[in-house]
Amino acid sequence: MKDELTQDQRSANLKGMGSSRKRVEDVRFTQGKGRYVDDIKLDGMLFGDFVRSPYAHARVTSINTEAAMAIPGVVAVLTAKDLEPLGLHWMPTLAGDKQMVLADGKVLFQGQEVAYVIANDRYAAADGVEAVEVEYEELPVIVNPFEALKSNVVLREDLEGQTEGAHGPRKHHNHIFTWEQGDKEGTEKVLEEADVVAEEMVYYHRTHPCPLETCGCVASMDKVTGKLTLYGTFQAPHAIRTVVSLISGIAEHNIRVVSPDIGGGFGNKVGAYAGYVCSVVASIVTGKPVKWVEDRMENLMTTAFARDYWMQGKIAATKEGKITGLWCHTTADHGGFDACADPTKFPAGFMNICTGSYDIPTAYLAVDGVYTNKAPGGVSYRCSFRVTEAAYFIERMIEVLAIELNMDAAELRRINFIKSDQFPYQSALGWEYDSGDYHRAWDQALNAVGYKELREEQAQRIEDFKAGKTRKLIGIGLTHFTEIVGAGPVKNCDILGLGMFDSCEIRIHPTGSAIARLGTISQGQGHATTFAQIIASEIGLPADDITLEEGDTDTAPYGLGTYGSRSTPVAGAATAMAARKIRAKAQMIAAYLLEVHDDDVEWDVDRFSVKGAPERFKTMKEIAFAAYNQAIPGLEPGLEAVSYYDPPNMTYPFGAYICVMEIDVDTGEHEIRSFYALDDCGTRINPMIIDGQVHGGCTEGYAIAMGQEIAYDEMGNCKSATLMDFFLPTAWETPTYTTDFAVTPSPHHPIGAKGVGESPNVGSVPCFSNAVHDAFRPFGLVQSHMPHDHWRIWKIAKDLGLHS
Ligand code: MCN
Ligand code: CUM
Repeated sequence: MKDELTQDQRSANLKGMGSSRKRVEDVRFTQGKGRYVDDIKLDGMLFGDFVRSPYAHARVTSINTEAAMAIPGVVAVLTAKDLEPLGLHWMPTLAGDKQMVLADGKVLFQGQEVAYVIANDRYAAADGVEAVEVEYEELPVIVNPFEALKSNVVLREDLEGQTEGAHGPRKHHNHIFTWEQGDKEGTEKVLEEADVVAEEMVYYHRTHPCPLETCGCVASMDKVTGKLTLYGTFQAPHAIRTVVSLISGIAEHNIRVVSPDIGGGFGNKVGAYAGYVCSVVASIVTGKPVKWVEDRMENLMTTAFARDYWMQGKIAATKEGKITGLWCHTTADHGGFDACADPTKFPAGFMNICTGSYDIPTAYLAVDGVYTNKAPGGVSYRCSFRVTEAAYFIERMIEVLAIELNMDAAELRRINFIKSDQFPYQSALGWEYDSGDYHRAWDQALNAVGYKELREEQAQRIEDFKAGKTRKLIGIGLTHFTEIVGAGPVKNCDILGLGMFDSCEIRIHPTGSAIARLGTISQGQGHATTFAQIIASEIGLPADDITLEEGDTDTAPYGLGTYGSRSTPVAGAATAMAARKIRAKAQMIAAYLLEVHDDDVEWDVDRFSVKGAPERFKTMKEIAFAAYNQAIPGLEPGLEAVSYYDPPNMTYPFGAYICVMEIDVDTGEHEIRSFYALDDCGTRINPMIIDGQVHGGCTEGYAIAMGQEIAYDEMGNCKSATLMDFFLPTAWETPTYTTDFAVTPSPHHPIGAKGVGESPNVGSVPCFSNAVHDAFRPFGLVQSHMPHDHWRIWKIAKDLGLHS
């Protein structure tokens, strides 16, 4: 049989890896046909709503539900007293702490859940919430972690007298843990002996992922079958199923967890919230489905925040600029409960990647977790488990050191980069970086933006400014970041004891199309598009003929979900491995059909052909049909495979970002003149989707660096709980990005891919911030805290005496 198409044409028809295949999910999203949690409507469904604390710290002296119960439509009101007999008035957090589901005697942050009203409709539930009478006795409020460690006020009375926490000794009643990595004495010695030491406090403020869709769920207990179905905005549906089983005692096979379409997660939907527990209890009690969906204020005030890290740093170097040591002490504000989502052994996430892209021989990191009267959560918002904080820290410290050395910050970076021949590279704080070529990426970036000319322009501008010819300064923001994504391996990464592998199951249908199911869940990342591309390239069926399914625990293989940019590094690897199992069986079938030995056929894009006789072949489509319909001696019928993949290491994507910013000294306003983002995420599956991820992540980074903040007053009132106060960029503010790439494949990943979802947030925040600092560097600015909103930039200029 002769084929009309060339190899390249056949390959292009697959729309496999490397193709900018259009997102298949957008057919539904752009027509308003997405199915989100709030679109789920079940017969007889009730609605839940929370009574929340107006105080940040108070004793709850009484709760009277009588008036609420009298409101037509209100079915029940749950308080901690009702949950206590079930052992559900507190729940375990992902960080080994526990958290009140409903206020048990006191409240620890503004907006904390106090009572749960269940009603026939949303409006009756809201009226019920208004009618619940709660008496509070105010207690002293602590919103600053440094004060918390000195205060006599005991925030967590339930832990009083406990000197051991989930992560070792506690030094004070408001202290959670100390986490230490690296060589303390060695680093102190290096600091003492160094030519130059730069020291700075780098604060990464509290912010919030603010997905457009808030968190919610529908719990439906079928009392006849004994089966609980829980629909919800879950980034880790299988983990939720196991945890629900463990804390409720319902057998795991009787629980089905479904994540329908998710309208953005960004880490906000990893943890477990009181709303989930209360809805499940309410459905069990009433025998009816119960829906709970947050409003915007509830989402911003009470669900997983991000950052809030005070990072004290010291960096040592020779006169020539070779870094000799790095020291960091971080005070981490975790709010009222430690509900950070980290792998169990990493209470400060992967903050120990804070040596960044640099070959730093000696380093020491200590992190102290602290309770305050703020909302719990943490480690969310495109962060890769505190890598954003680590990258911000090191990229600020490099700039501070460059000032101290009076050196160009691009050159200082170049001198200290890990060299390409040093990979795999063992970092001083314990990681093995898999691969990278930082020098090449850096040169590519500097050339692309015309770095030398930009510095000349900047120098001219400073002269003009000093001569009174202009009131605008230019800032050139530089960043070279190294990410760490793809948790596992299982041996050192688990969440609540659940090992962090991931999975893929592929079934080929007789006519040569397929369905694949994964343990991950897309929240906008386009998995249905990209994972089909991996399969297409691996087994030679068109991506368009492969359906992808995620998020239903009754059908998907067990996996740990989507966060920490782990889907491609882990589930993507499982996908390739499952596909390869299928190809291995297909090879045997092809050999049988072609009447040759297994070793005498070879793979060619979408077929096996006889070695040396390419005109004799069987396409994957033909093989699939034979797998089901032809008796093949020694082989079972069917063509399907599953892979559970435990990665040997994480992957280390990296990038070089450069921002050029104009700053008006008199108004504090800024304009992003250009933003260049070079990302290296190893083998690229879908360049268009990667671009989309970079645009989105950079826009979030822009928001964080330039204005977004979860702010509290001294009474613990959250001052930024609406989108009037919390900066979310619209198309108007969003800068234009130039994206670029390099490809350094991961040596241990089956297709060489690394994650990319969080990279642009990790890289862009220091880049924007460094641009602001760089503009004022000639006038003596060393460090100023984010967010760099107009007022704060204006204040920098004023404090430097730049206003007449
Ligand atoms: N990709 C690719 N080639 C690579 C790496 C990735 O084509 N070498 C593609 C992937 O196949 C996938 C997308 O890029 O379609 C992101 O992949 P990956 O980096 O593996 O990240 P995850 O799929 O695990 O997504 C998680 C990551 C995180 S942790 C946050 S937070 C975040 C982010 O993704 N949340 C998002 N991007 C988001 N994008 C949207 N639209 N919505 C969110 O909630
Ligand atoms: Cu850290 S935000 Mo993402 O891991 O879902």
